[in-house]
Amino acid sequence: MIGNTDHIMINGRMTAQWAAVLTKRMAKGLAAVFALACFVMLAGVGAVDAAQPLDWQLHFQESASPVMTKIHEFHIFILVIIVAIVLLVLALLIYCMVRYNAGTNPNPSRTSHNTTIEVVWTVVPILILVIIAIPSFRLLFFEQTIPEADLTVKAVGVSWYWDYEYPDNGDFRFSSFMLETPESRSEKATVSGGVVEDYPRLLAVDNEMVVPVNKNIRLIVTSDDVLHAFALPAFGVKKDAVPGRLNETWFRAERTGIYYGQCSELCGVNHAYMPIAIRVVTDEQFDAWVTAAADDVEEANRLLAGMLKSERQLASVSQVGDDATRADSTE
Ligand SMILES: [Cu+2]
Repeated sequence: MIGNTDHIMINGRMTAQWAAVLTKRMAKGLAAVFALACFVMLAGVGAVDAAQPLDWQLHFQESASPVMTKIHEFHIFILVIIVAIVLLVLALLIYCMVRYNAGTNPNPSRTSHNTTIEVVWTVVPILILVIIAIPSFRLLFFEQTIPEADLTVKAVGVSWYWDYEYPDNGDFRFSSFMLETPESRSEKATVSGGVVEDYPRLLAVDNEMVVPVNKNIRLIVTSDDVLHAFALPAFGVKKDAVPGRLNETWFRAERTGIYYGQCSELCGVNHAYMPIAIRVVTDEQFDAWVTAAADDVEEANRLLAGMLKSERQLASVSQVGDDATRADSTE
């Protein structure tokens, strides 16, 4: 508590001493809130999975493509600028409230213009906008310039599922529907030797889009009926699917695994039930899958699931072997 209140309160008015104590306390409180916010955000970064959103997630999903990595960096850059501006404005507000309230400053100044200040508060925001615009345009060009493609996939939004076409590999087309029941999701996990958490409710599908890892994928997006949007957060992809029009984007998945997104255009009653799942596999797995899929997609998916299952079993066997070797060497 404040030591001697008689000295501080004079005729119910706020004194400079009281104001100084108040400012110090507010600064301490704000610092604590800011530290807590930083901690929660960083905890979120550490916990996210590349593939899907998590409970209580605050930050982006972990990036799995060059575009998303750059989006992420740009976001942090803007965040730093925003925080600096907010803190500056907050400090100015607190200073004015404390220094120029009726108690501490009973005779206000009548000054209404100050040319230097007016020039500064016009020029500084312009400079800030220019500093933001340069990396922003650079990022936009990076997203929009499609590199030499190793593979083209066409995604067609249909009410309410996605169709995928592989024009480079026999022009086959298949539909991708959400898995509706817990049984179908756990069966999918069993078939591919994975865990059921890899096939979440509202995100897991029967037939995933399959692409090879570390290859430039040109994605053509369109719709069969109404407006949809193809969005996959971990790859930094979001493209409108417009009937009668071909939109184009690209991604390069940097890690194997399964990645989830959703339709991001309010398209109708089952908008929430047309998820997007992209399975990223090795070159050999992709070649085997795409060759089989040209004839029969379901058979190709079974083949791929078998390959993934044996890959996982092999990995767990070698993990056990490594652990045993480590245990031997420590004895
Ligand atoms: Cu949709």
